[in-house]
Amino acid sequence: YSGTGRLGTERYYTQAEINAYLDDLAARYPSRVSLKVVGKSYEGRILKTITITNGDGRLGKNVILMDGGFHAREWISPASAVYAIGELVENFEENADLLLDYDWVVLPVVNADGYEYSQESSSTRLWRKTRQPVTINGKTCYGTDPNRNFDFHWLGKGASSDYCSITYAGPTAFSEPETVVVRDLIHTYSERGIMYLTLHSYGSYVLYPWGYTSELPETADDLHEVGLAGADAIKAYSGTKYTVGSSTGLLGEAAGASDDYAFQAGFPISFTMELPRGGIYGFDPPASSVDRLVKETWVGIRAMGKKVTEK
Ligand code: ING
Ligand code: ZN
Repeated sequence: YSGTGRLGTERYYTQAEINAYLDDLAARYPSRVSLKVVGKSYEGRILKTITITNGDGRLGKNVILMDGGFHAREWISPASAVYAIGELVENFEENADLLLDYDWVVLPVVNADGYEYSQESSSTRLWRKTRQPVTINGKTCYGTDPNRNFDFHWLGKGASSDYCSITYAGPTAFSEPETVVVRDLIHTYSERGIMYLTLHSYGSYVLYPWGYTSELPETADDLHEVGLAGADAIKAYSGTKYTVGSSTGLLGEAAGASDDYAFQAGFPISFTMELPRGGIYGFDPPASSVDRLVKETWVGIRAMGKKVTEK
């Protein structure tokens, strides 16, 4: 990516290219965009958020916090986060209603090391975890599942204590620099937070808490209503059918995930969006379908954003 224009949807991009796009946006739209380096990955990659406002200078607005790229192989997630950023910034007029009373803060590639590793070769394409190694009795396995590493019912049901498992919860909660970054973002914005949205794949689900128990939160009806607004909008736009429900209800328990953490920290609406499957393994929609998928995902995100801002 060489700057001055929207990132295309004809292929997937590296984390470095995505960061370069954020830099370019900040240079081109200084009154509405600001960047913040929020940390580094284990291998030293820069993690930065983009904060998108409407430029009216009003401080302390409510915040929609969104992230992508928790799991390395789920490439359509960073692609969708980047497309959403592009819509909010470069197609501002059409989306001004989403920025009237809300600022958006987006971290498009949480697990930057894993994401790059999954792009290295066909044999690493299905990598899921981070890349920080764990060595026990002379044996090393790489990575922790960032979506089992949050300190809320950490190592509960659906999380593994086996350091070689793909759902390894980590040696301790928040053992990964990348999840520390997301934790700190959640706490930075939870007081003003109105919606937390984390993009994963695959399965076409809008999932809400809890993920650690089969019990539902008291506000499950509100969560369901906002999730349905997203699912309905996508259905009307492209025909893709999303299922809306609690993580545990639809997929079974998985403790230590970021959506539960954000919800208990104060975000009244918190979703994991599982984008549609594609390709051979489900995690690998071909480059030719990126355009269609990121556009329909944006329709859903937009509808959920509208719904929370109207509530
Ligand atoms: N799925 C999620 C995972 O982390 C999930 C499912 C969602 C679990 C929300 C807990 C909470 O396993 C993928 N595809 O990563
Ligand atoms: Zn995932």
